[in-house]
Amino acid sequence: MTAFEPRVFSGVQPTGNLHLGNYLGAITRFVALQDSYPCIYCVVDMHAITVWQEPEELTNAIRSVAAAFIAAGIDPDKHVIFNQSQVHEHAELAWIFNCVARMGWLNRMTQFKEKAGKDRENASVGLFAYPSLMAADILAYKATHVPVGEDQKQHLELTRDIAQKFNYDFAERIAELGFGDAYFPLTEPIIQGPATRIMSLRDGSKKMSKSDPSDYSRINLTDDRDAISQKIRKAKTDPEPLPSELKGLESRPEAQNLVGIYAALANSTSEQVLTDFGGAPFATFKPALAELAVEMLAPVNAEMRRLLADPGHLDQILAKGADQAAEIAAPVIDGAKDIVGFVTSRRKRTAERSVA
Ligand code: AQP
Repeated sequence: MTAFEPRVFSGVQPTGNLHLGNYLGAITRFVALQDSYPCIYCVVDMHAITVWQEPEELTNAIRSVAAAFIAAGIDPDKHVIFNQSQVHEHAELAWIFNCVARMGWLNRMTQFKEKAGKDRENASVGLFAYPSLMAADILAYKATHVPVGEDQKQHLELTRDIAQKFNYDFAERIAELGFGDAYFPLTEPIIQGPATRIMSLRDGSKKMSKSDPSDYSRINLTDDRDAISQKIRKAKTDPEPLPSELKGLESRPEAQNLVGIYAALANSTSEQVLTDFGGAPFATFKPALAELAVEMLAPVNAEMRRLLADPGHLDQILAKGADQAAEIAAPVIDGAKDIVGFVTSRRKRTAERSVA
């Protein structure tokens, strides 16, 4: 089997305020992986426009996600941080993958069904094809590992299906051109820890989401101490005290969610939280959770504000990251074009000119 160099890729959409779900389910995982892998972290602005975005707000949101990456601890000098639209290879590979993926596969995607809702006919084509672009984001770098929240599991499975079909359909060409027996890796999702699916603070059956109309449903990374405390105080719960064992959280989604949030913020486990707080009423647990959330988020919040005060510096980081990303992606996409059978004489002529 072809061996692929380990590499991490993941992305976050600039579609509004980043929240605790994005932070605990994805961004803190990104930070944790940077000592073990070369990492590429992308602000996926092309995904964002699959639903309407106000242009100026989009620009600000792109910088804000980049600031959150850096404020959370990702080092842009050691790893790659960039925004997707600056690296055209994503769009090129996505087109090839649109022609590899099957309508039936995309028709099964639950995120499309949720986001398109009842007005499916009016959803953008981009929203439907979103998973092909996500596969291109990952496979443009032949990434072997992708840290994501639970909600992205199905898209990761589709990425593997696309890689497998491409490898199978073009197996002869891949071998002939000297790429071994597989051109793309079968990427592994990394979905770990107590915070893979943080739920809304208003409804324990709904995912915490940027697009939830109620701001009380989520804790934003930009929320100050008062807002965090107030949202946790008002979070929906039940009247029972916390149980001492995990089993006691079954059928108590809101309690389970708050315990999971505490565990993730404290870098602990839900079991340990119940050992410490079992028998406590929410009147005791909520202030402790609010205190912890403020303590963990305040430095990230302050650093984001500092970074956002200098948008020119953030843009430089994104430009440098885009150059580094393109350097990795360009030969991968060139190889894919050769495999498909495209005539690529213009690219070769340009390469010769730049050497001359
Ligand atoms: N509630 C969540 N719990 C844990 N992880 C989450 N993620 C999102 N929500 C939760 C993870 O965050 C990463 C970036 O997500 P995204 O912004 O690219 O897309 P999303 O999953 O669609 O996030 P939202 O907040 O729900 O945005 P909108 O409302 O715009 O659709 C991903 O790894 C995701 O799993």
